[in-house]
Amino acid sequence: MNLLPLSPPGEPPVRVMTIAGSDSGGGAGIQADLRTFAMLGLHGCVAVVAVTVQNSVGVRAFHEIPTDIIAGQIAAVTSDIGISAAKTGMLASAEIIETVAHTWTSEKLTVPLVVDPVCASMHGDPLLHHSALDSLRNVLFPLATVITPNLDEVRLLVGIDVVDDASQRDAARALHDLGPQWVLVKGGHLRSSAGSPDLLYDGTGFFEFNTQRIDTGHDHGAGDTLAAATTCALAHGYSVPEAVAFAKDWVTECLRAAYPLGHGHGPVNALFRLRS
Ligand code: PXL
Repeated sequence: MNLLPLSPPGEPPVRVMTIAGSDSGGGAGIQADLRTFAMLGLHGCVAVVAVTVQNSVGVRAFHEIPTDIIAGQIAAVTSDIGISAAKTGMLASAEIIETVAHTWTSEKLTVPLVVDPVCASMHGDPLLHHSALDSLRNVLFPLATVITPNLDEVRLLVGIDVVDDASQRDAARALHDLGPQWVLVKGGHLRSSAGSPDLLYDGTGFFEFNTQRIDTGHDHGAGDTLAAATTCALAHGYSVPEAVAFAKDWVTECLRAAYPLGHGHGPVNALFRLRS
């Protein structure tokens, strides 16, 4: 696959930020984001919003970081180091979502923002209080360049059960009505085809991405990695369709190289890049 350009030696790499939760097992969340940022040659900055207690089998607990510390991390980084794009992952609560949105606006940030509306882990353990869905819909989505829900998140956010092309398009329209510039409805197991049909929509046109489906039991962090790679490509000036196409190829290679870990689900593997 084509990779992103590197800065010349001695010059700073392009900077991006993840606003997300920590995964103690190292497979998803901030740890996955930073791996993709680094393997694509970008400098990753972080606003930690929550610390999860988890392993390959499930999420046992999480602790939310105080909102002044979350706002402080975003303001400290953006006012000094500067970023070319950012992404959000696990945001845990309505208060945290509103803090992130408020800080984004008060710091007058205009760079691309990828919002991955993480609601639960792949084991089904909650990572967002359901009372926070309104804040996602009403406060954060209008600031997003692109939102990247999976089918479970689509059901929670707009109440649409995506079962075919038509319902996937209905879901994209309903989500776009909430205010993001672009919506990527990730198809996952939809249509049980050999592909992984993702649908991108900007209010006018639909773009379909049918990357080869890699069936592995080890896909922890796949959604985070897709959103992180999209963020990197946007930071390099790609258009949203170009960035999503790039990110789909990246996550496909990470899935191909996934490895087992512990007794449950292993992670996707951005480190494959070290061998190529
Ligand atoms: O993959 C979604 C995700 C995001 N962030 C954190 C997670 C998970 C899934 O487990 O733990 C911290």
